Amino acid sequence: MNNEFLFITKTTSLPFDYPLENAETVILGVPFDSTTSYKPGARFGPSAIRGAYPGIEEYLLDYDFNLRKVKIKDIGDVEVVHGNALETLKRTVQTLTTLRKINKRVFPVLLGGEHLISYAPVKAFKPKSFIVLDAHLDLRDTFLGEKWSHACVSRRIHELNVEVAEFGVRSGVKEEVDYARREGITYITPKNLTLEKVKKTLDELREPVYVSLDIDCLDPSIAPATGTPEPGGLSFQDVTSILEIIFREKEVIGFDIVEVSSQTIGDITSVIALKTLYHAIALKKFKEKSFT
Ligand SMILES: [Mn+2]
Repeated sequence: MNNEFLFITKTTSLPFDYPLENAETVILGVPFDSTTSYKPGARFGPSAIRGAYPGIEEYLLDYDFNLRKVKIKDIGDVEVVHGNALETLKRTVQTLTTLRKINKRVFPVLLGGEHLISYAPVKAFKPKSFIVLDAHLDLRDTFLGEKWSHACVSRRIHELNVEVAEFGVRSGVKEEVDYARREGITYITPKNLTLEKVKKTLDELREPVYVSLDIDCLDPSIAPATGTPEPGGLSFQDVTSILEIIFREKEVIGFDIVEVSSQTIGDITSVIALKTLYHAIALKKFKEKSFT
């Protein structure tokens, strides 16, 4: 491992080991959970998602595409500091900045970790828009008196002058809805979600964009291992259809999957997370080659 990565700790990694300097996609775990308000365990997300590897084909039948056609490097995990969100974010920003210096064109994919970790890639790569698939608005100013909480992450990102759009949302409080209306933040609930509406929302967003997938956007019947499950969520097909539109329509400069808190290998949530990760990596490659 390159010594410039000050804060990388090697845990299990996916068997994708293309040399970093020429890799197209880099996978980085951020196994941090300290502000999770209900069911802890997102720190196990990166290893649980990687643990699903033996069960999922690298060939994606839907796309007639083998993931091995993408030059991928899994560099391990950020050495996080539990109980210290700001230090963890700082280390993650520094790691991502170093990564970008080594390989300017690389597409970073982060595995959380609680949702707060999405702040780091936004800070490091400065997208113009943040597109999030999430059950929760995450637009509170503070949660339990804490500004740096996973329940405030979309608010903190919006305060960086980044446009925000949210799909799959079905939980929030009035303060968040008022903030969204006042600031022109579009959110679409699963009940009201159509792909036409998603497309229309995307048309209004500035590029490049960063895409964050909170696993709780999915219905808890298919993704139960997450910190704050919420009924009435999206299906796997909904999620992949939304991602297909986003990657086709927009320049995506980073992606993450957060809030996976599986505690057993091969559980349904980690399997869905890994399959979704494969879709996102493939969709980015299609965009580069422009053959969708
Ligand atoms: Mn959420």
